Amino acid sequence: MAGPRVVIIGAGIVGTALADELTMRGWTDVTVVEQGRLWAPGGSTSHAPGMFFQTNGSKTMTAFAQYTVGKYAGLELDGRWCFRHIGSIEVARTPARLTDLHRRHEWATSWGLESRLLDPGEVQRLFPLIDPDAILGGYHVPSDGITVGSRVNEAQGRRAIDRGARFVEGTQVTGIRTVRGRVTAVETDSGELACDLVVCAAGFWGPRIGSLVGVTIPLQPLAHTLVKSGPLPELARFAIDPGDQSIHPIIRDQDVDMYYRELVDRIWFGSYGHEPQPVSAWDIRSHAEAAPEMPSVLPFTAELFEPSRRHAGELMPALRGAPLAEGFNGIFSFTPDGFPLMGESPEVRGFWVAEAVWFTHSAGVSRELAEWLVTGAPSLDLHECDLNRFERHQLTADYVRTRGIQNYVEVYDVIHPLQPMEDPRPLRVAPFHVREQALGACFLESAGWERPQWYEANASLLDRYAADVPGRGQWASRHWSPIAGAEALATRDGVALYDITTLKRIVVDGPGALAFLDRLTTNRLDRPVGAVVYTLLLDPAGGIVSDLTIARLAEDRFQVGANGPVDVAWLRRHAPEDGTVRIEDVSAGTCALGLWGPRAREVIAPLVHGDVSNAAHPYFTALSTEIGFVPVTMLRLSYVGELGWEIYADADMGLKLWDTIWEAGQAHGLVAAGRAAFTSLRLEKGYRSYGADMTSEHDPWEAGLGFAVKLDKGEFVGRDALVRRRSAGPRRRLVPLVLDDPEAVVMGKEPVLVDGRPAGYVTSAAFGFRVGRSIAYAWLPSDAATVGRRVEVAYFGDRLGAAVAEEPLYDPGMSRLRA
Ligand code: FAD
Ligand code: THG
Repeated sequence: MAGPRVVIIGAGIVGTALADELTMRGWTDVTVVEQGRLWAPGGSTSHAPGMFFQTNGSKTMTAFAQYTVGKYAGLELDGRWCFRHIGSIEVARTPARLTDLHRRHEWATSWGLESRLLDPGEVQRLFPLIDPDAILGGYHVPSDGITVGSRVNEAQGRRAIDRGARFVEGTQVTGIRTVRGRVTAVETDSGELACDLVVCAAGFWGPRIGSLVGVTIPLQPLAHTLVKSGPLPELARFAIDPGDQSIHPIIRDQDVDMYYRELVDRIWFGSYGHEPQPVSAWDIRSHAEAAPEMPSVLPFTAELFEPSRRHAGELMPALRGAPLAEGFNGIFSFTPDGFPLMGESPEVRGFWVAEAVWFTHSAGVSRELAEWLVTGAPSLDLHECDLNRFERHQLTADYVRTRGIQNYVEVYDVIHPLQPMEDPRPLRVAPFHVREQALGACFLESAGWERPQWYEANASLLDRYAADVPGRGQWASRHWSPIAGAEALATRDGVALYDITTLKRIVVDGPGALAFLDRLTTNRLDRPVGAVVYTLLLDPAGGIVSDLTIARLAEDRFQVGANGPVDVAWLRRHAPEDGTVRIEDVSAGTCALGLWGPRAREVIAPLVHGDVSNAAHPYFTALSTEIGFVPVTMLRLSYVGELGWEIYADADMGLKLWDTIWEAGQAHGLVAAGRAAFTSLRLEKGYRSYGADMTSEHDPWEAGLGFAVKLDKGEFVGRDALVRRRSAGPRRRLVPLVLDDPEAVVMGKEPVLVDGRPAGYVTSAAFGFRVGRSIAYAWLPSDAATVGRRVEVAYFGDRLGAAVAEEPLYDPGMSRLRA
């Protein structure tokens, strides 16, 4: 019952919380190796001011924080509290921020976190030092609050020790031993520890630990300024008990990148609004060099902090000219996308990481990792946090540094869901890029690829379609153009060419390929060469890990259409080790076009050396052939719900492929169309998008994907759990809503109210131009997910009337696709 031998590197809050969570689950053979001294061993944990703001656009990040708050609030150390629910307020100085506070309130509502909006007077009543004339309003989360870092670290550490864990302090990890790609031991400056699993929880030193086994841990350490004021008479009058530390809420003033926390008669305040100070994990002083200071603390940079100090005085007049008692720059980690790093390295079995985790999320991350280790599946959706989510370019040192710095700068910015990163761009371009530029493509970015959102060259389509493209609100019209609506309609009426190069393509081949894929996915794959199958990857708990199309190109060769690098890692991790299966991500060296619309066959037939009639090449089949000079693989399927093909070629021939199709298409009115049209069309057709619509938190039936599950086909990963879940019946369902107001287009993540109460949330949304309705897919409890049921969607403070609709909204008889 002791479980495998686990070594955790680092006794910061993450390593310690993990030791607690693992021992709680009966894995007690746990050793935590820490180079510093317990329980303030010198990393970020030792000097964080311990402020918890739970609100986050990510459901998972909010859930991490909710669990962490709940857990720490239930802990004590020698009778002293570990968490105080003093609440938090985010203030707005600008109208844009005030609007965004509505969005944050709605995220919180979607994720089950209680919050409310305040006027300036209410803000001042809750935090008397704030000048109400300096702000336009606020956002209040009563359950937010504060911790004391070393105290809550020790509380969890002692519990873990009581259950059998060992904490070894003053001991540095110097190496990791592997045998045949698997971890066998951790080497330290005082000897070796044999083990089965290693978890790297080394904070911003993580990249150095990773390098010991050749694993890239993509995080950038940055120094962050925190100061403490001298005693303030304005606070002294509250006579705050030193044991309580604070009685008024923690504050964020995001328009100037600052935050505040009371400490008896002083204010601790920090800023992100200074020149970023990146540090290399290799340059941070060792413990010996730094002693008696902490290695993670750099000297205060007064001149960098001067503007923030001024801003502090604007918000809290008591801080105007107030003396600063102390200040320093503390180091912590930023990743390329702001999410933590969790999971097992695909290269080194048994090497796990829990890195770049905020204090706020520490226990939640640790619980999920513990569940993942112990049961094989975490209960939350972790696709945003997966260590394996990065494309190769995202692991380069320059990318990690550039994006890490950018995320530091943007940490409090109002970010639109479609807003692309600005730098580094362009990075990856499809071979069609020059043609797309010539057509006036407006590019957004996906996995590093430049991807057209719409084409200005199509403006003239509005002569025909303008009346079918309603206006939309301010927020929804960002990164959008009515041209996209016209492109969608031109696809339904004629034919359009889509650049779908961003789709992840994996070739799986070898004598074991069929058996391997069949054991891993839900649908029946033993079909004739040429068949294409839509199928699901499940985790052992029956949650959806991905949805795939699998084309059988030869007896032993399959092309897998997937959702991203996590899928590649999932396949590798499950592949047999005997060499009978080869897995190759071919995305970078190939390209892909979608040619869709009722006139697609007219365009393609004269070009193809082969028969593309419906009889010879039916729906959901593959054809390896040629288009002019270009060898291609064509799959007859369509995420936009029209007749047509996905067409794949090697990247070197991509431009020729585009030109060949483009020229032939002119006689048939072919247009190029972008991602905005694509998204609208897929929602009309009811096709789900992994990550937004469904995740590992959902089973296939709830998600409306039960048709891809063949329980009678024999064993596959997740099958046993599915059988159990099936008999329990679905608790919730993914359903389309149509909004009453055609000019209201929402963005995703908004709460859905049933009988006036929050009951679910929107996953993805778009206007459906052919059906003439604004569509929002949403999760709802089963009893509310009935056709015709009236609901409301909360959107920037409005309540939009909507009704549950029958799906799919477009072409339920499949006559367009099977034509
Ligand atoms: P760490 O605490 O850095 O722990 C890693 C441990 O690994 C260290 O103790 C280190 O000694 C050990 N280690 C590393 N290498 C080795 C090795 N080779 N051998 C043995 N041991 C090793 N977060 C919030 O949520 N709210 C806040 O208000 C907040 N404010 C912050 C303010 C400042 C100034 C700073 C710097 C950070 C703040 N953070 C805040 C971030 C938060 O402190 C960190 O995200 C969190 O503490 C990280 O915990 P950790 O366990 O991952 O890392
Ligand atoms: N193309 C290819 N692979 C992909 C996608 C794609 N893999 C990832 C993602 N997109 C998978 N998502 C879908 C969603 C729906 C369909 C295909 C891929 C689809 N479904 C049909 C339906 O539900 O009516 C067919 C189902 C069936 O016959 O089993 O076409 O875009 N290559």
